[in-house]
Amino acid sequence: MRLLSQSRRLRQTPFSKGVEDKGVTAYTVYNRMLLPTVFESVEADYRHLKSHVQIWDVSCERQIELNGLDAGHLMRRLTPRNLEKMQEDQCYYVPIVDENGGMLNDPVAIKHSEDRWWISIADSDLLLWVKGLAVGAGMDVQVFEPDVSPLAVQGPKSDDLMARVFGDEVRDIRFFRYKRLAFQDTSFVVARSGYSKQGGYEIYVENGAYGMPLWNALFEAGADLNVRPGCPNLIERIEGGLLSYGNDMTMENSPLECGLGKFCKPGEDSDHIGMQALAREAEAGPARQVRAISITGDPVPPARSGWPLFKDGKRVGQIPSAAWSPDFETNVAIGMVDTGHWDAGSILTVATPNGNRRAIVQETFWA
Ligand code: THG
Repeated sequence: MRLLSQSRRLRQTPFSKGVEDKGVTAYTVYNRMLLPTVFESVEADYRHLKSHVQIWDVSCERQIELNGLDAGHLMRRLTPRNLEKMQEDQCYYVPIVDENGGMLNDPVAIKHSEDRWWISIADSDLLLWVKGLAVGAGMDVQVFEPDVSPLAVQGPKSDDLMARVFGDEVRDIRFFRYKRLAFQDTSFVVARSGYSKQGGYEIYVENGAYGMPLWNALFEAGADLNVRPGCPNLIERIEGGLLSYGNDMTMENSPLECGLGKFCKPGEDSDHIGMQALAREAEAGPARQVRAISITGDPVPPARSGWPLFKDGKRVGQIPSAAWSPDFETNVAIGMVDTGHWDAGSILTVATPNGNRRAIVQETFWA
């Protein structure tokens, strides 16, 4: 892959050598780091992900570490999610909002202890916001990007592969929980999580020097499981309704618009920065909301911009993500639809690069 000019700004990962050797055919840029998007083809990768097990270099899910006596306080300042019951072996999907209730990121938070957290970020420069909040408030906390690179193991055979490398203990890890498990002369946080609906794990690899040894161990152990390299898959993640920050939502959207209202019920001890804005919005109701949408007709091309949605000639939203689904034999899409038009069964028109199509609002996502 030589189409992107390489430089220090476009960061390699601890697994880049493995990804290249295994024949990556396309990348995107995410948090100023390479993220593979295709190995064989989006459809072949999709079929394999749903049938076998894949190893994903998701190093670009960078961690922000909060370390110090005010780490928990800072975390509660950042997110509307109620953290009161969160245990020291848990991960939470947490919206991060600004003072207007706009989405700044939708990371996974990993709690090591009240004084030490990782925030596993989506594609935005969240570190700057977090440092600014901490410094501005004079908090006793260090905020930095540690040398941690997540490697995801996803697919129906992920339990078997992981058990071979980390032991049968992995089978007891519950969804969005983690255990610290040994590898060679070190240990890693191993969580049951990942950006697919096929089941799997994420290994938070501390110290990049362990990257290729772990990559190689997983491929050696999984040869008879048909293990292959993979990456977050466009078709599979749309079927499952997994949102992509920067695509499906931006700072212009609130968590209520993103369907993340269930993570915006602050606890007694919450004082997150968007509290008033979100309370006002909850009262009035969101102006638009994320919906599963099916688009009729032949396969659509990848969406490089939000395709406008219309009802009777009036603009009523947009489609930021769409792909042909071989399993559901329709184009599956994520839409942001204005109030009054988002009920299931609502029939809209979407302007795609291949012309106008019918866009039908679904009751739920597909998977
Ligand atoms: N794993 C980790 N870090 C990440 C991602 C990840 N950082 C970037 C990006 N992905 C953040 N976005 C998401 C979006 C969805 C989910 C996780 C991170 C997700 N959602 C589940 C769902 O919607 O079914 C579960 C949410 C829940 O109920 O808690 O997993 O993938 N480390």
